[in-house]
Amino acid sequence: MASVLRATRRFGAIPNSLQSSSSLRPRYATMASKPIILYAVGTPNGKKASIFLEELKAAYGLEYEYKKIDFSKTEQKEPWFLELNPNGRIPAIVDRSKDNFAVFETGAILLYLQQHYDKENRFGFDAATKEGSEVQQWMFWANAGLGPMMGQAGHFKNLKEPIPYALNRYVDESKRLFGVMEIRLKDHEYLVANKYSIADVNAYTWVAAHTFIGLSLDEWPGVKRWFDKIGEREAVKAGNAVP
Ligand SMILES: N[C@@H](CCC(=O)N[C@@H](CS)C(=O)NCC(=O)O)C(=O)O
Repeated sequence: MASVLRATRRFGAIPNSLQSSSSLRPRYATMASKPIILYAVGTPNGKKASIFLEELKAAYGLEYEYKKIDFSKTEQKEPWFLELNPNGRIPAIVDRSKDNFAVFETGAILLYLQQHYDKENRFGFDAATKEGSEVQQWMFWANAGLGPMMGQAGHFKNLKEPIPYALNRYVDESKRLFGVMEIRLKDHEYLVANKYSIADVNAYTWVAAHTFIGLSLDEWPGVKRWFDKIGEREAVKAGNAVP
């Protein structure tokens, strides 16, 4: 019951269906509500989702509601949140218009939103095309490499008692990955088919964190040009401002 009460605080009135159910899965009944709820914090992973939701809002008028997760209270590990994301990390989204379907993992969130809400493929390609595959390749690459390595580099950079081996290992690997992006971007405007897509959004927020691990983009001019150009987009500015 305590978790139902906590859910009440977060989602508003709990319908009878949930009160009489043992399930913790929240229901979101109000038809007038905005279709998407984003649970996040303004970190590189959180901003991937807020930036793309802002892009969809600007392009199609898709509305979303933002709920900030309180890391200081470890809200991301509470049972109600684990119902949305068993991994206990941000971001997660809930799609009210699809029977409150929950999606976690930034790559899956971007793909889900693009496939369901970008009807004109302004930010992507059909999955079964070469370009669609390339989008997936760059997203898997970033989510298996760039994000985790930069995340670890940031962790070891902020240690009170430095561990140089660990810091160097993750900073060096991050630099190698910036070099991989440079191979692509030195003669391409964007990561896939010279069209701004979710592959770019997915990598952008980690590239934006380069200063936190002591890097300058001057070493990778193609990445720098790409980064500066994406940063000029109004939706990117709006998504970046989500705390
Ligand atoms: N692979 C996940 C990573 C998510 C992630 O690491 N989120 C961090 C913030 S950037 C988080 O929630 N950290 C809090 C925690 O680990 O408890 C994704 O792409 O969504």
